[in-house]
Amino acid sequence: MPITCQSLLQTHPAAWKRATTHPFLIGCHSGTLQPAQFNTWLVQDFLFVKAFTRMVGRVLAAAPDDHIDVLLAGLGALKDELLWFEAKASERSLNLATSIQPTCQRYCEFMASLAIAPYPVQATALWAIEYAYNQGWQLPGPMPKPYTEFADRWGNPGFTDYVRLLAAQADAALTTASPPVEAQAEVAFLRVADLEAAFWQMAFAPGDEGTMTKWGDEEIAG
Ligand code: HMH
Repeated sequence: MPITCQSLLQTHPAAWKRATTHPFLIGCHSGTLQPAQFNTWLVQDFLFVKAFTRMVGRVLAAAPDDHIDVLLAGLGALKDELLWFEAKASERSLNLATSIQPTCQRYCEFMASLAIAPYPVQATALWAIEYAYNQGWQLPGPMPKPYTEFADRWGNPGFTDYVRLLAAQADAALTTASPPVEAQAEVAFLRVADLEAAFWQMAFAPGDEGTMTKWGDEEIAG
């Protein structure tokens, strides 16, 4: 039995839960998040999306012919997303030429490192990155203003369909992957899950995201 996106989620529920549920998202939902925390995330996520766009370009370069269409649509949406981030930053008078934080830097280095990975590994990582936001922004339930449009960006039905197509493409690539490549895809999935959890945490403890932070009654691993 080849591994699939679904089997990875089933094998690693705790890692995936840490990637997609966090006090940051609960705080958006309840309106208790500090604007400064949201702004930290916003600026770092813009830097992330620029590096992610380059990664998708490299995935496209490695993809079989019948996967090109979906990836090109993804790149088209990213063009719009980068402009949207610039507009959101300008509304909030944020400087996007800010220095990258260590957690964001680690995530960008991981994405750059995928350039030499076999295509099934790249396709699995791409799906995991997009699915993390697709789920993360939807799980708390409807988001109040000013966060509604952020939740909609990654939770809207069109994006959800796109993530399903990415899963189908990763699954197709994984059917012919050798056991070592399957193992590499699983490691990449877990690395995405860890980096996603740390990325949320960055808004709470800038520069200190490797430590445990007390939040109410829950210990949140950074
Ligand atoms: C950290 N993960 C992070 N940022 C994003 N914008 C996405 C995933 C989805 O594109």
